[in-house]
Amino acid sequence: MAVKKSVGLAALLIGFMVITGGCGKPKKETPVTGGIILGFSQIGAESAWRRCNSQSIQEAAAAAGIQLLFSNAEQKQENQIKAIRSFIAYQVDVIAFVPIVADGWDNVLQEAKDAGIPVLVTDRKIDIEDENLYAGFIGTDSVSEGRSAAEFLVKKFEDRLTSQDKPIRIVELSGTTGSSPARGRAQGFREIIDQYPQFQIIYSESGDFLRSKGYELMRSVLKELQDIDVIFSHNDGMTLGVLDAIKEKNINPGTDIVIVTIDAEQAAIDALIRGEVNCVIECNPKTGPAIMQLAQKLAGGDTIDRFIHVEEAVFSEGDDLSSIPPRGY
Ligand code: GZL
Ligand code: ZN
Repeated sequence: MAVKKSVGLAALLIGFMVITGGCGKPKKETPVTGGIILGFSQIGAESAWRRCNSQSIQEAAAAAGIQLLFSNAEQKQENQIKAIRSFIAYQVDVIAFVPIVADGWDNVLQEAKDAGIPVLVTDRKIDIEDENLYAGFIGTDSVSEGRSAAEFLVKKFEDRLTSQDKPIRIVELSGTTGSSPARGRAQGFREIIDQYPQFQIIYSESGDFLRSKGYELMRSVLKELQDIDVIFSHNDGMTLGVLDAIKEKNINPGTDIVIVTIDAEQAAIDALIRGEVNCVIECNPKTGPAIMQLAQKLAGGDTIDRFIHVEEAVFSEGDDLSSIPPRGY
């Protein structure tokens, strides 16, 4: 293990949020001795899901006695690359990050490899020439999330899928362009939908996972398009914006228009219980403890599984919704 400077000085130098000992509550700083140092590049705070993901990581690092250098890239890939370069300069034991988009990581991961620092990719996936430039991935399976959304619609509209009924018109609000969840959810959704000619995707635009963009896009969709049967939204944040826009017109979400959404933050479950959305697909943000276990294994020189997908549920209308525990995000 490289000789470590004191974390306090490094934090000053590289301007990162340093999380050491204690569980995130303000406590006397008890220097963590012997804990590994993990550099984590997070993409930002664009949704309740993301904020919960960050909290899970920070609390789990503190609980595991891991010294965490935590960087928020404010939605810019170049800030993530800068942060990873700083982690390399500081000679952290392990680097972990959420790649905001799938492409453009080859060079900086080659630099980490040359520095002998293992890299863990979390939450979103990367497309890279040499897969050996990172040790493994832990996160959710966006393609299966997209398939689950479509499978709900097949059940919901089954009586219209047999006859030559009029088409079922779908509006899709996708996530950040070039991100693996946006690509995966769109791919999984189409794998199923494309088997039924009655399903027609009449509109698909990126709302960047943001509530404000979901609202704007939905306002313009309601002006330009008629007879919308379904809205498939890649995350609950955008869906909340969609609901804001729909409620400005006298349209009843969940009945006049079927809505399927992904993340399963509390606000979406509450909308499901109110009947304003019809299906909520879970995307699990609470991967902090698992990330810390993997980081400790990597710091100890062990290898880890290539892809670790976390379990995710589907909550639909008609389920026993009273049994859903509080979501925590
Ligand atoms: C999905 C994650 C997405 C969430 C959004 O794994 O990357 O990013 O679905 C978040 O809420 O912004
Ligand atoms: Zn997911």
